[in-house]
Amino acid sequence: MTDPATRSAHPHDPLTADEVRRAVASVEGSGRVPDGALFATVAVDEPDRDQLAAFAAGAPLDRRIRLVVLPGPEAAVVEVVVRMADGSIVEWTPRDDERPALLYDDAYRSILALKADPAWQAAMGSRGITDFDRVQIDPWPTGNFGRDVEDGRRITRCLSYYREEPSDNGYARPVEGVLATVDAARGVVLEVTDYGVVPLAPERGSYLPEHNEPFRDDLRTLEITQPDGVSFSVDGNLLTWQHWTMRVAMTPLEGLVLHDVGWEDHGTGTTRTVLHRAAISEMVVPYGDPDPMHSWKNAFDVGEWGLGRMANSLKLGCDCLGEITYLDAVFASEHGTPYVLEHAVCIHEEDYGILWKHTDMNTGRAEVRRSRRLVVSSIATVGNYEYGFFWYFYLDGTIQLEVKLTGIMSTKGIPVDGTTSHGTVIAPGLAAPIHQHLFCARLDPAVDGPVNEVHEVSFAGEPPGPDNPLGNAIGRRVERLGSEAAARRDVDAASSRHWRLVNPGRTNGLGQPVAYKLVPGSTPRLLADPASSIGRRAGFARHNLWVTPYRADERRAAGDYPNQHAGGGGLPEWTAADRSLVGTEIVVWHTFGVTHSPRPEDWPVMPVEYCGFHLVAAGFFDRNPALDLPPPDHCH
Ligand SMILES: [Cu+2]
Repeated sequence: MTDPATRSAHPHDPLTADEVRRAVASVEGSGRVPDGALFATVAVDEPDRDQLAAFAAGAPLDRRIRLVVLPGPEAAVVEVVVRMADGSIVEWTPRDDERPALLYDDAYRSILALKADPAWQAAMGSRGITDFDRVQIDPWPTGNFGRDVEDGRRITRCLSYYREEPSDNGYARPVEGVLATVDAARGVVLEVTDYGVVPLAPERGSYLPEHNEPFRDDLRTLEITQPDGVSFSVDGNLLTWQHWTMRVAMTPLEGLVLHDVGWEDHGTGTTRTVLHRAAISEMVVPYGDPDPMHSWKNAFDVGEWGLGRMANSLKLGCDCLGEITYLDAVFASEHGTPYVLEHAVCIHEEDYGILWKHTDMNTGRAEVRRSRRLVVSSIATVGNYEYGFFWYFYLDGTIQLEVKLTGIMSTKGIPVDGTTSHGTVIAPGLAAPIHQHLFCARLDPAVDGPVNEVHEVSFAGEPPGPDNPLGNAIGRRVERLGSEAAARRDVDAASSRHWRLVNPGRTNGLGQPVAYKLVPGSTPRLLADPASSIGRRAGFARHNLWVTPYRADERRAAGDYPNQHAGGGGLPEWTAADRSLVGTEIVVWHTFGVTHSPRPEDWPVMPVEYCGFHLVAAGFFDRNPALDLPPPDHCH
């Protein structure tokens, strides 16, 4: 790694503690916010494409920090941008009736207020619970259901769980029937509803090792060693490996962000761009149980929680195995104090089986090359769930995002020997509702240059006729998606539908426009009624593909402030204008995920479930770009 003091500054450099302090001091010293104002987020104000081009052309770095400030307990934020060169405030935009992601302070206040509330205490008492230290309270963002208590407030809805011992799995024993609404910013309980007593589930649901012995004793040591060192290098947040180059960042809400992903052409010494920027822009977890205790439950884990704020500090040998390089991340507390999340991002290489192989049947000679991938990953804990975000880069130009879903399901107490609709019984007296995890990746493509377009490709058998006498013909249908309305598309697995990100101004050596293709994987869409609250609020999840013209401020698929938002924001709102997608810089939004039908095997902690997508070179190169791989050393 290069010494930071000797490295030249770059617009995508990560946030520093000093920048947090200076930006916060500018806001606090402005006299425009009261003492005690909170800072929902402090992050680099990312330069747009024009500013990056100007920097590349030699313009000085004009570093700016963007803050979302909460002046008081109302539902109102101020967006502030501070210029680092002189500490001046260059943007000050009050946004009334908007809420940031749930604050730790608000969550903590919700818990304290509820534990002191007589109605909640009475509800616990009617279930035989008198030691309130044994109750775990989970505050949730509450959604938007047009209730009077929602207006003008930052509120949480709180679920209660019983822990006999502090180390118990709370989700094993939900205190079913008790639901509370709290003005989280003021610490005032607004409502406690008791839908009726359901006895606590009998089992403790422990996943801890001390409760799960005896262990298997036939696993032998598996070590990953790279005696010659790794094949990648890291300079600040600039990562290079094989032909790949990129900058890696963490933001408070999106978590892992990749900038300037490109492929170095070793022949010419130039770098061919592929992605200008890539991140998870939003995700939503709608629950599908109409029971009033659970029907309101949904979580926008980017805009209501924050995948960066919730990111884990990763542990060698546990989260990541082998020769690991970690990147730390700097965030700001809600009181404006910088802190370092150590080991926020894990970077390493993995063997990935074979990349290509052929045995010549005449000569018997076999040629095989090993596949290897570069892994850039982070893991966030959002309440009961864990989400791992794993970007993979391959030797043949393929990019993959794999999301790993694990952790503990959100549970529901039922009578022992009872049943449940819209869910699965996972243990005696315990059920888990059907739900979805729907992610929206924002991909800002730059395939061999900034101006790209999207072509939908699908296949169909052609009817027999004079030109197709055997009826075997397979036709390829290619349609350019020319406007935002035409580019709201859904998967169709039977026709192998996929989308090509094409640079219409550049051709490969065969005269074809250069392209990458977006290959969908597991791709459910939002199943809630379109007119429902969540149907309106998670509009981005109604389609698997959206394409918009590039706008730096259109960053998040459900809008900047989904917490308690009535809906309609983000992609549905922007694309209503049906802007042209031709001859311009574009952004591709891909919704994917899983519909989770809970299994008994997902309890008490879920084995990882996977989803994601691939970006595969499709005419970007003239031939297999991995012919230059040497044969394996130890091929006997
Ligand atoms: Cu799930």
